[in-house]
Amino acid sequence: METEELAERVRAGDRRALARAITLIESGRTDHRRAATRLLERVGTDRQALRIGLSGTPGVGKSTFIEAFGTMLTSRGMRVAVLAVDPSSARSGGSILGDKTRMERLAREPLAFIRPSPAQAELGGVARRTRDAVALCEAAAFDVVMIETVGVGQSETLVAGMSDVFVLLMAPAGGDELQGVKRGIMETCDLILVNKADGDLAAAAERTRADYAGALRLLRRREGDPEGIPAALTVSALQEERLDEAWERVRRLGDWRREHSHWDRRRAEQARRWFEDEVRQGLLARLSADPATAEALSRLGAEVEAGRRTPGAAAAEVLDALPPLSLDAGGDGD
Ligand SMILES: Nc1nc2c(ncn2[C@@H]2O[C@H](COP(=O)(O)OP(=O)(O)OP(=O)(O)O)[C@@H](O)[C@H]2O)c(=O)[nH]1
Ligand SMILES: [Mg+2]
Repeated sequence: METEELAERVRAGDRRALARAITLIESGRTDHRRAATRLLERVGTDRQALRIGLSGTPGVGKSTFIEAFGTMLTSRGMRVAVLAVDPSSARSGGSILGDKTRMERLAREPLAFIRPSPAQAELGGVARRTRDAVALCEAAAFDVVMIETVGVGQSETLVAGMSDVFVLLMAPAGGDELQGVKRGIMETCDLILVNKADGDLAAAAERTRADYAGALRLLRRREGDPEGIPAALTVSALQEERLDEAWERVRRLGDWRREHSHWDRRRAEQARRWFEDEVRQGLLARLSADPATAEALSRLGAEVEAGRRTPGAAAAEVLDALPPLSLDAGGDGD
């Protein structure tokens, strides 16, 4: 199918075309990358969805939550896309496929679209492809795009860096520990949802919520936050309780940021970081594609590891060997 036709069908909201377009952007083939870049330009950036980043440690209830929360939104006529960023996909080829079985109800919804994490790619690549997939879902006129990741390491920061509202899903704490949530993530999250607030866990969940609310109050108020954000709530994904309250908080925060122009600024900053990431990764890919440079990189890397060269000096040797760039600073093309 021609790129133009595929772009048209994506903009028409055709889910099969969207799946095909995402497969194209996930492909590592050079010709596919070119077609993907053309496609992303053709679908345009005029449409916006509410991008909700969702992170939480394994077993906290992310999939159950997305299933219940997503189905609530589609039952209100909203189009919901779910994308997963699974760091393990780089090592093990992905586990979120198994997860799709946990979202069976949502997967059957005509207003929903679920896409597991791209497999066999380093995390940076997963992130790039997920950003492109978010852009395609927006072009396909989805109202909400949920980006799910397992709360470990880098992937959380990556997902926070591509969402309008970032949500942390937590489990009721056994003791009074605050589950060692990294300060950095606490500072980027907008909403902490303590899940499994049902049955025997309800009291523990409320205590955990109060602990987090206290910890969040200690954080310095961020520019771009209305009163009461970040906040901590209890929910039960399994019993589908207080999901509408969680949605109200997310929706109102999105609206508030739009009205106070934090939305555009946040997206502009994210797009710039995205651009710098693309350049960084593209440069590294180009360097490794050139046999002489690839040889130098591995030789110097080994010398650095062996302590015979400093990282700075070794890097300088590679960079000094590069031919001068011919980017036209004026940008007038002549
Ligand atoms: N009691 C209770 N159990 C829940 C709730 N939400 C999820 N669970 C249970 O917790 C377990 C893990 O749920 P998942 O939704 O698979 O968790 P996850 O975070 O997606 O897990 P990974 O994909 O492995 O990272 C399952 O047995 C769920 O039934 C809840 O609100 N209350
Ligand atoms: Mg899951």
